[in-house]
Amino acid sequence: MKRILTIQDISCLGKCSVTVALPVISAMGVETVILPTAVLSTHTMFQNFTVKDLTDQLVPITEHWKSQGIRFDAIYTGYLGSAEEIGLAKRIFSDFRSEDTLIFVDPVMADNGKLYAAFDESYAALNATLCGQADVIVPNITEACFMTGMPYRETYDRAYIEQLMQRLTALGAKVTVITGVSLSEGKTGVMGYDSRNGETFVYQNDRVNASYHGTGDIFSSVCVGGLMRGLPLPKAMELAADYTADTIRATLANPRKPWYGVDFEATLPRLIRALEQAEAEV
Ligand code: PXL
Repeated sequence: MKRILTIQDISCLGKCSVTVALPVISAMGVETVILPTAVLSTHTMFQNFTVKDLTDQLVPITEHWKSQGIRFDAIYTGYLGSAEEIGLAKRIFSDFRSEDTLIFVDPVMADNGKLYAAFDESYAALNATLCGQADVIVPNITEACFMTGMPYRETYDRAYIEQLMQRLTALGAKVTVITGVSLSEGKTGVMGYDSRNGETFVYQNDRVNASYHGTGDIFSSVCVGGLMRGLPLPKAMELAADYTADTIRATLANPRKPWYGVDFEATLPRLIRALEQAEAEV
């Protein structure tokens, strides 16, 4: 069984980061090891949340793993709370990276043209250097703009996204996938560029008119889980985009939906079936 290490916070309530990555990746048949960077009472879109920072635990925990000879097939980073944690994530990459370890970075820090309140431009610049060490990165358009210095646009064309992807791979990432890309009215999805073979891929779904917290984490978890199951990147991306769209639709249909996250628990059985089907097609 493949083994992923995911490095991100635990938002105890909120359906994001570890509380998404752990159930989703495990359900895909991949062992999921967690390295929590902080424990928050909720994610940061709630008011008055509590935070217990765990930065000082990252080295002792990973040193223990090293002493036990633990290896990972992939390391997936999501929300990291500080510059120091970005530095530690890099150290963990170099400590645990071997030739076939996949480094998958979701540089969570911004959306809709704005950085989240906790972050500034210097954090974005550091996140760009973390992305530079990755095999696969999955920023949204806002994050891509902050890391490349390109202006954020609400309306754009394929050439704009292609330019963003070129600039991101120039930072050092081998493969760039940009999420939340809408190439025509009523559609949304992802676009990817593999600098190793120059291939570009596009995947568009019908747009669901709702925006929910945690959907980026769902996309990333399914994408890295799919890669670990042996799917080629375009297939993993499609599976992740379809599951995210399916989950948003299911959430919208729930009259008692929570405001703070999506009902991914309800759609997990369909994800497993879709994964089996994608595997059979490879
Ligand atoms: O879903 C990304 C995320 C993860 N963790 C925390 C967050 C957010 C987004 O705001 O606040 C704590």
